[in-house]
Amino acid sequence: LDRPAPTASAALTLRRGAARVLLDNWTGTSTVPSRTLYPHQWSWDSAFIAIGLRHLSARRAQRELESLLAGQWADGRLPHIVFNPALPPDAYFPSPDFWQSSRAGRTAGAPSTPETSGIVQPPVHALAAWLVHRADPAESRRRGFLARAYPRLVAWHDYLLTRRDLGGGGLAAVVHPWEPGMDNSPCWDGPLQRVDPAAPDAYHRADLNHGNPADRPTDLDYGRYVRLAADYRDAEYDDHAARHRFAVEDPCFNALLIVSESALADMAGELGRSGAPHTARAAELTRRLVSRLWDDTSGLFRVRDLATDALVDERSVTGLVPLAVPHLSRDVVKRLHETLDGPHFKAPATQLIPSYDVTGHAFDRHRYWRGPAWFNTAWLIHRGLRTHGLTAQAERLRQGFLAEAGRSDFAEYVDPVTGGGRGARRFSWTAALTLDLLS
Ligand code: 9YW
Repeated sequence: LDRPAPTASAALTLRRGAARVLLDNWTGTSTVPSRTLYPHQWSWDSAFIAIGLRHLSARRAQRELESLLAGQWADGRLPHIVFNPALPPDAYFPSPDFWQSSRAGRTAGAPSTPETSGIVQPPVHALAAWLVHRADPAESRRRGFLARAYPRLVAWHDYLLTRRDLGGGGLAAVVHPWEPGMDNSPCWDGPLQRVDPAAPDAYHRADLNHGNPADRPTDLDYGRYVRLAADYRDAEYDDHAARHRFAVEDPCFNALLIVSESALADMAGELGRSGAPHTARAAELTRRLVSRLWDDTSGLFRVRDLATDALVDERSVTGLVPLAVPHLSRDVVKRLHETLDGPHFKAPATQLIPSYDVTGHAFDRHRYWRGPAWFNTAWLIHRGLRTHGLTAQAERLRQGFLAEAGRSDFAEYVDPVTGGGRGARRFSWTAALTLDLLS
């Protein structure tokens, strides 16, 4: 191994530090990703946070997921943000006045309260709910946690597999760069060319009040994000009526759907619901993921742009996350493993995986999802390495993760060239997944 395991006292200090972050970022019903940059509840953040919180309090981890599920729409969608009504509208942009879920989202079944966004994020939730249940099954049964969460999670997956099958190939499509959770990845540059940016004076970027502009998406990107979201809202978030100028099939998003569908199978077993379709669905989705998104020439999964029906010629960490899918062929696992260790994703200063090809034309070591290495994708790839028995590499990644999380004060992401922390500090999913890897 490249790095020594943390000593018992270093592990204890790290565990205490991570727990402190989660306690400080807890609002009473859920956890904010960051006290400064992201003051509401974010969807996939909450799933990762619950995975860590279960080691502190299984009950609190259940409540984290329940708060998010309270924002679910009647059509099954789980919104990417559930807004905290106690905060002023300018705490974050786009705010509830922009999304207007309780008005514009009524036809798609948005709740009258809480206010939410109208787009989604990657479906890690069923995996999180299953892991939270397993942390304390007695407490989960006592509160009826699984029995309440399961039908909602099934409705969430049904939404993705029906209304979001925009390509007709049986995978879920995303319709906004915020949906795959990797906002400004170079994978979206091509598809975004088709989108006219909103006028800069039509909105104010609250993220720049707290974030360094060099680390954040550009104004041009933001203008396009705003235009796409406004158009979706103006179509009342109806996936059939909306004219999606941006629609892509993302490997990470669909891989997480598969992993979560397998978790639904475990839940159905636990709840005694025989005949549930989840195992067969996970197998079918795995076949589609490989047939629609695997690129054998480069040894990773690619994004499919539904406007051109072609694979996007960029190497991104999204294409490595499917390693977390259990039933891949040996050949695909071997190729992914080689790509992970190869020149495109090895960075000298980090064991984490850069978000974008370090040799790629758009690589930018500071700018968000265009190079920086993130802790959630490292956790998912660690899970994949373990799933496929690649234990030595998994352990190396785990040690690197823990060292870098501690050194960076639980940074949002890491500069892959220097190893320095960037973005927000005391970031919740970094702390939560640290707790998980220490347990
Ligand atoms: C934004 C909250 C979210 C994450 C996303 C990340 C970022 C929102 O923050 O998006 O303002 O850009 O890209 O994955 O869920 O942590």
